[in-house]
Amino acid sequence: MRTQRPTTLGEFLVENQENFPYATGELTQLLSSIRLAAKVVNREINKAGLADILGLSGAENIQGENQMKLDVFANDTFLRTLRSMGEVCGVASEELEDFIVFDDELHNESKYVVLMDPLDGSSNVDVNVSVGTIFSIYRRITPIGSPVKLEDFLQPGHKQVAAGYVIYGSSTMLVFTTGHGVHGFTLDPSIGTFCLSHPNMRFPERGQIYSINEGNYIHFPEGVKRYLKFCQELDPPSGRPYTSRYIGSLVSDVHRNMIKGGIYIYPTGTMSPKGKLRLLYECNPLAFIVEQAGGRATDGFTRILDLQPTELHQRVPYFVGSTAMVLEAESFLRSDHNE
Ligand code: AHM
Ligand code: MG
Repeated sequence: MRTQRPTTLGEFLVENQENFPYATGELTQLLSSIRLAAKVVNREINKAGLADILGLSGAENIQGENQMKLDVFANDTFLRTLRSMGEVCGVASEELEDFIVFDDELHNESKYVVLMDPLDGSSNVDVNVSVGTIFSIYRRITPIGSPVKLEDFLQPGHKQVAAGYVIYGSSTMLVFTTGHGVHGFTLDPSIGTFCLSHPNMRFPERGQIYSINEGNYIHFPEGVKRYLKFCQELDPPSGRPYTSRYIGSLVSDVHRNMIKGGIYIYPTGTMSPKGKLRLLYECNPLAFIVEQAGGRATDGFTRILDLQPTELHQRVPYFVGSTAMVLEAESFLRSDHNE
């Protein structure tokens, strides 16, 4: 019996180029650069457990040089790879205070800006738990040929032309959308190639999982507290009590919920009045993916992709996941609001 060879990410990008907005090949090239950087970061993350015995990340190596922390390494790797190609005119990163302008003739001619969280949940690396890279791609709004400006980065999420994440988990996956569904590719480490493993990913309409850091419970708004009690109530026909699953690594929590059905919440709280997660680097790209997969992402009241950003590192509360569950959570917040 002949088994079919899986489609590689490279083949998929070429075959689907006409589905990409403004298909000129540049976006394909940009996604290829991200794929390459992801493999380099993946290799380093895989070695993280050897840090103490080999002197990696944060420690001094044998030559007395200070080795980079993995989040800094990931940031540098993505930046370097994106700069080495001509498709990107600027990058904003959760790791950097300000955006970076690739200010030369070649890059000023290019159309795209990238916003990224190069290694989200990086504290999990120390304990061998999944982490992720999140990226978001927009067309610039300032004229081609000039250096990019802040306004190119402060676009609402519905203007994204592509977004994706890499999950460095028990296997490494790259999941992305260009507005034509969500597709997941798993890295085959034996050949170093991402292969199409999850075509057309879809959020189940509802699920049984709720993901939230309940350690912050007493600081949550009343509506969130009441929603959590609702999740824990006994109601077998509806599947409640739901199961609580919280990795503390946004990409992994959202990825699991997309496959199994569930809701992830990072609300406001007395300790984080605006929430913790960043609109531009975390919430918008994942919201684009989640909506493309049939799910829902809001700040509890407003669609995330409709929020007009006002600053690069803006934080927002985040309610994301299976549509029916997010709507349910929102109804608790609304009644809280109306009281
Ligand atoms: P980071 O960007 O500093 O890594 O923070 C984002 C992470 C998310 O991956 C995760 O969902 C959340 O912080 C966990 O926060 P907490 O420890 O407060 O529950
Ligand atoms: Mg982060």
